[in-house]
Amino acid sequence: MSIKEKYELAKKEYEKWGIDVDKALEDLKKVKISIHCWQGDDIAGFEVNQKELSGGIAATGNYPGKARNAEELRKDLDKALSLIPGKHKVNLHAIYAETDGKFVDRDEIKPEHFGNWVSWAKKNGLGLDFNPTIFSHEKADDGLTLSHPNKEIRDFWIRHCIASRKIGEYLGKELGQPCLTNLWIPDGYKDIPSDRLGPRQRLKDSLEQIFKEKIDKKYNLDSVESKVFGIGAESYTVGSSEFYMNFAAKNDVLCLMDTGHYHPTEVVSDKISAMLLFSDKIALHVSRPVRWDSDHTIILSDELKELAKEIVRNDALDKVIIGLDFFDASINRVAAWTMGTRNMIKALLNAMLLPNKKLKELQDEENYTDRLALMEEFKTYPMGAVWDYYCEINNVPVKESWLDEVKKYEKEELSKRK
Ligand code: RNT
Ligand code: ZN
Repeated sequence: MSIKEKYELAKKEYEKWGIDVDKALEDLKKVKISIHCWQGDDIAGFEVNQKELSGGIAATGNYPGKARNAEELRKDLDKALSLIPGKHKVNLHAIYAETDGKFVDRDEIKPEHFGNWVSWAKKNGLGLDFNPTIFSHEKADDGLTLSHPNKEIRDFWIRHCIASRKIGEYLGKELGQPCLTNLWIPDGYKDIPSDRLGPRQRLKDSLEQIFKEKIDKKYNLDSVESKVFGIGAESYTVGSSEFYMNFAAKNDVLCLMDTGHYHPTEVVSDKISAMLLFSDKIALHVSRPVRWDSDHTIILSDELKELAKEIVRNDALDKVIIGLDFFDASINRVAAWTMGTRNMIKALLNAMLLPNKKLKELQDEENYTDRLALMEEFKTYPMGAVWDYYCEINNVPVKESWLDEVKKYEKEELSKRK
């Protein structure tokens, strides 16, 4: 039986519940996932005086073949993108600037340093997102940046963030779609602080300066990303969830929730509906924490599915900006991108193929027996046949056949990088 025939059979099963499968595939095609470039080189970046990764995050593993320059990174992204259905965005960090071998400090980066990324994105019909890089730098060595007690250091990072927003605006203008410029800082303390307020006051002040200049939302959207702890900042994080949630609400910027940045039993899926009642848009970093904020490649886990259900059920595909944030250096990096992104898309498809209206009615009728029974039965509905068909009509490999492509690429390209 062909993929198409299997699809037609599956469709009949979903139609019994009033689910329009063709419509789901149309909707799915419109969804843009922001694919993080930093999976390709373990967040090293290509600065002239490259520093070790800092800020309490870590890419562990030594799988060979990581990208050593921007051309290689784009080549690897091209490969991954050819295995992922749909048209997406790529998420950059300031350390991916191309400065022609000249040293340009972070507070001096300019749109022109991202010209190659723009040409590449245009050629491939991609959007771009951006992040100031507020770690892996001598002015972040003590783990403090925008909340630093030293004004000179704060000012340096403020200038970097302002420069980054200008780059975001440029990317948005060039590519005809808004760029999300996301701000995350590592600031915190290893041990019990004696002053929790001071650093937060300083961070608030720095952010107010950074966001003072309004930029047209047609080109650039700003977000702030909170965190609960990092390596070396186990006791206190300046930019906590409460801090940024309040800041975002009062200053008209977006809250970005990273799925690895909460307490272990706290889930982002539950936060989406609450946030959307008070914000037009929110942003996500979809990651997979294993015991800590480990940033494993995302799998089609229950929580990933739940997250996708919340976006789909709340009709929020244009309100939730879905970005990925994982960096596994122990497996083939192109494979990590490919499976992680495919899993995100699969989770959305899974959510679209549920009898969501019926399930909601059952809840309102307090019929919890049927609600649970139906949810469980749908877990074994033939979503795979629909997914395979979606891959086929989007000209990307069906099922695990993408892995052969990655292996071929590894042999011909990655293995030659020493
Ligand atoms: C760190 C944050 C942040 C980074 C990237 C590289 O804990 O999740 O988003 O992972 O900016
Ligand atoms: Zn993140």
